[in-house]
Amino acid sequence: MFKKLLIANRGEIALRIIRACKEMGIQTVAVHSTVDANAMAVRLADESVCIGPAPAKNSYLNIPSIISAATVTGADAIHPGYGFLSENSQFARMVAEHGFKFIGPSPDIIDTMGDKATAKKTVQELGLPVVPGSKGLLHTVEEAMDVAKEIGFPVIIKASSGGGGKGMKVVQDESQLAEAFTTARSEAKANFGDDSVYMEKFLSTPRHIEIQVFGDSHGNAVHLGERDCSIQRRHQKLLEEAPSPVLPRELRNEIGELAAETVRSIGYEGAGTIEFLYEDENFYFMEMNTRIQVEHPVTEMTTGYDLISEQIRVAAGEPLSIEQKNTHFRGHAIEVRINAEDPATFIPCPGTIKQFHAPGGIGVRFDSAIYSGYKIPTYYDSMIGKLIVHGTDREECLRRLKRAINETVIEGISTTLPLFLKIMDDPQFVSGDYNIHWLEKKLADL
Ligand code: MV4
Repeated sequence: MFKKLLIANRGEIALRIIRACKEMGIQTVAVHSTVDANAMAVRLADESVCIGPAPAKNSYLNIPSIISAATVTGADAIHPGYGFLSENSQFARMVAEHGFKFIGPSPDIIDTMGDKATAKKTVQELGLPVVPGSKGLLHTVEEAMDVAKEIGFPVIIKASSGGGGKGMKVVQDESQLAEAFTTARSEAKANFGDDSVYMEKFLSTPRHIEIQVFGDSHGNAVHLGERDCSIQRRHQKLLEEAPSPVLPRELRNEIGELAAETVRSIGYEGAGTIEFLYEDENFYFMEMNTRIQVEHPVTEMTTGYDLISEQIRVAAGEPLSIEQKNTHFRGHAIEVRINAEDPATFIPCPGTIKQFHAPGGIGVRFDSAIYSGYKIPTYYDSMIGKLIVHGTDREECLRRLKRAINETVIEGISTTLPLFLKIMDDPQFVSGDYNIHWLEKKLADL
């Protein structure tokens, strides 16, 4: 097992990783920017190193600085968390070249999944269902028109180097295609330095359902069920839950087995997420995320597993401690993301937290790095914490979530917490009848 682990991240996920390390007897190194000198992760880690000025590109994205921090502290592994360098294959390669273990899959797999057209082709060949569309990349308007006519409008053009909602164009009919194709290519070139695009049939009202997977270096792979992440705004998830209110048990096992088999086939090591669109009881592969995700606690609550310590064990070469046959899904879990934003306009409102009281009690978990007197920097993501609740069923979970939100005190700034009380009062949400467009429609009504 590793003796010392460096966390190349900040905020609640840095704290989450430090907590796992403490329980495993692993020494921790926090790295931080100048504005994060007073961060909770810095206080709780055994050692800390300042890696640069506030802008992320000079600190949390500064590869030489992070490698140097690992070298001077004598760390043997680096956990990238989510965001920042977590899906940067160049970083993963550099980490390995300097003799450190990158906590995540191989750089080659990061590359394969980072290119969305290659990822789609790879998983389709291994038996995952995909959205009907072009066979690989499109090069000419004529080619694009032929595919669109074959699959039928509306269609969506996606940048192969895009993902997470970046670089997409929906095309309603033939008259819009030529222009959409040309702009999609030039925007892809401008944003990602790569003009590769492909086409799919556009699904009008899907849900976003993702499967948590895990693989190890001994050829084992498991799935840990799904998370329904359809409550989103502008490709930012706001609330995630498991199980999905609409997914039949047999379909979960079916797609889960296919996902685990895919992970096994590609020799995937560590935690991953296979994202699907789900419509009319059909799954369609969207993307694979090669990192631990923000919403991983939802799965921790329903399975009882510690996904971060599992990542660390697997990275250290141990076999998975999780077996599929011993994996059971218990009750219902919901996570809401607490952002330092105005709950109506979503305008970020960093500032100083004057008073803070965390919710507690049965089935309540609060993952955050905030404290009374903490000053939220303006430089980073506005998510300041996550409230996760577990209950025996969805009804109990919703009552508990409402109770926990009302118990939470965060004064001095605005947060998205009040919005969740409104969402939970909506009969459609309560019945589980929502899709990826539901929240944006609801917000327009509010
Ligand atoms: C789609 C789609 C409809 N049809 N693909 C958005 C994020 C990126 N991963 C893929 N996305 C979509 N792909 C087809 N063929 C609709 C979306 C989409 C979406 C997906 C998940 C969550 C929120 C979304 C919001 C708008 C569009």
